[in-house]
Amino acid sequence: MRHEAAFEDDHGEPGDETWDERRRAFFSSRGTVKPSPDLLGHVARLVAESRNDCLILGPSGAGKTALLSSLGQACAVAGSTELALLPHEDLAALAGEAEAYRHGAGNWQPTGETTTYGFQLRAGAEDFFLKVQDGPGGLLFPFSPAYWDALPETEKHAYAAACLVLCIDATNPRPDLWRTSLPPLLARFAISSGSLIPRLTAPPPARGADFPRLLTPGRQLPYQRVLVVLTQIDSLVQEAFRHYKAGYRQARGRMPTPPSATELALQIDPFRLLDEHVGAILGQLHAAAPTADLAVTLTSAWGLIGTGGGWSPFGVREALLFLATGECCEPVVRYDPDITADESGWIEIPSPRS
Ligand SMILES: Nc1nc2c(ncn2[C@@H]2O[C@H](COP(=O)(O)OP(=O)(O)OP(=O)(O)O)[C@@H](O)[C@H]2O)c(=O)[nH]1
Ligand SMILES: [Mg+2]
Repeated sequence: MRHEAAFEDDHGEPGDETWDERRRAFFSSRGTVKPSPDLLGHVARLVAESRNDCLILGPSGAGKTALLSSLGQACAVAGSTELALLPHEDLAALAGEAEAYRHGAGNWQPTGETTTYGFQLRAGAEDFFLKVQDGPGGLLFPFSPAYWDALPETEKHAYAAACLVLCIDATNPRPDLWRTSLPPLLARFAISSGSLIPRLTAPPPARGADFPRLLTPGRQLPYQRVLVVLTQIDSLVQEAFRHYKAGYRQARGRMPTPPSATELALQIDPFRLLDEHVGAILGQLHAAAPTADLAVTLTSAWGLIGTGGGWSPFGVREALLFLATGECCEPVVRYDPDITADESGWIEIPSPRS
């Protein structure tokens, strides 16, 4: 990680005492959600190594922006690895809008224009600077080559990010949209993998050369990590609770008491949910990015009901941890193409009629 020079005249060089003090002040409290603007303006910025950026994609309404708005709060929730997040201005403003929305003072709007949200993150002993580009979902879903061609170059730069996050609304997954839009998108994101693979292996035709033998560069997705996120899990859990409670009443206590919302959410198998809701996109992603770390997870930006205490997004801190470090903690589950589905350990939600 290197450090940007812009602030160094006034605020010290990396490694010197002043700089270290400021850096400590940044991360002094776990899960800093709303640092004062004064502090924001006074701290030297850590600049990422060139490939630390994330691209977040999904149809309009998938919950991309809500997810980003909850990152700061997610870091304030305790977890296995200590996380602290310092948002830059745009992300701090977005978190403010989300807070107003949760308190009923404002309307949540679909994203109007592409924005890059920057933030600093401390994960355990490591510091990161991350940028996430978030645009209107309707720009790429449904996919249209004309829209793609019209995208400005700066937006297209993000497609060479280190991480790709695909957001799927678990309550309205829109499989048709994914089926038709994902393949052309992946084709646009792919870059030459460097090795040449023979495209036409048949011997040349005996007569003429109307169809020459070609060598086509193998194309792969350039991402280090790909995360498929099933969002708005709180609505799904609420619905499951309804069934569970109705079944429980009917069984008159002859079954275990309903689990807590978090327990229930953690008992959802993300792979099965994805497969049932959208289809086999993981195989497609793995084929397109065979060396990438690929995982699936569940999130709720607005948090699960009945979890008590303060507002606590579900699965968001784990998603962030995976994107920054590659660490997988529940509910993030890594995709392993060699492991077949494990049916044990997951519970079925009882239906009221059973
Ligand atoms: N219950 C629930 N609703 C959510 C959650 N996340 C997002 N929503 C709702 O889903 C709707 C869409 O969320 P957005 O974050 O704006 O979706 P988006 O993917 O950014 O959509 P575009 O900006 O149009 O591309 C809003 O009404 C949100 O309040 C969640 O975790 N739980
Ligand atoms: Mg949005």
